[in-house]
Amino acid sequence: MKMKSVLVTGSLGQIGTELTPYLRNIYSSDKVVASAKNITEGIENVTKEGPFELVDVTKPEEIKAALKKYDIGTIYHLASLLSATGESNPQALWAVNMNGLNNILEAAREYKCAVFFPSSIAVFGPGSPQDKTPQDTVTRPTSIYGVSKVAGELLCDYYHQKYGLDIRGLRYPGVISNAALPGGGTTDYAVHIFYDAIRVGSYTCFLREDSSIDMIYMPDVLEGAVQVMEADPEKLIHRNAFNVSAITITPGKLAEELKKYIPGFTISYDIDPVRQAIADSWPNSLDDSAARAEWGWNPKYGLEKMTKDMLNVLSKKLN
Ligand code: AKB
Repeated sequence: MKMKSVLVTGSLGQIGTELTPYLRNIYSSDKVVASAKNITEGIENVTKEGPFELVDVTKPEEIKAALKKYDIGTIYHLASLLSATGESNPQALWAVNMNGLNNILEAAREYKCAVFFPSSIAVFGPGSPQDKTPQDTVTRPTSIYGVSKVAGELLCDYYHQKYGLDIRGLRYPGVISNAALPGGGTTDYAVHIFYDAIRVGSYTCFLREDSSIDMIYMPDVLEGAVQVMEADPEKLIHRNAFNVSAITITPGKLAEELKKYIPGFTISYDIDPVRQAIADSWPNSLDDSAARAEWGWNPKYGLEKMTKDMLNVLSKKLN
């Protein structure tokens, strides 16, 4: 049987920029269609090394046209606004995150596609246990981004139960990467710190020194996304919204790690009250034992290995 193609929405964002080539490497370039609302400069490998379509996820007809044109069987739906951006424009976040997801699920129902939906630690709130937050617990977030992610998780479950759609997903903590910069997130400090450490030897952090939030490094993000989509459905108890984590850090701890390689590195703090409030409402660390037990989540990068790799790659890139 002819293999169906894969569509990646938000393919020019932090994760899409790296997930698209990763998927093309596994399934062949012509079978992975990258899409985004606009073309951003400097990401030619995504737009030129395989099919690329302009798809605005708030427009159902654009999604359906792409599914039909390329005979799509699986959608990695990454198009989303992040937590800090959401607080400055909650309506815009709702339009992209909720209406966009609803449009994707409806199109997936019509064209019988599987869907990958990235959720976030943002689903948790002040009422959730803060340390080693369990897989199944209170999800009452205080950010609009978190509200959209909880509603998104539930909508995905609903489409699975009601229409039998194969929808799977992970709750990502902060994502550390070195290709495209993250934009508008609360965990972005953990990427920016590397750029500033290499360029100027110092960093001013918008979160408090002791703000503990879990992180994962991009190679583990990529492997985990494909692994959960290819997992044996018989072994999945949760299917959607798995907690995943690899590194538990604070800005202070990350700065100490950087000093091992850049001895003169200094960090100062200029707290952004909006992002600090979001960070304070999120867990200090996650329990990802369900992902480990049900489909073999086993991240390869801890703090030391990630830091060495980030410095190595970015030093070359930033020359
Ligand atoms: C954000 O900070 O908004 C995201 C997330 C944790 O989902 N990186």
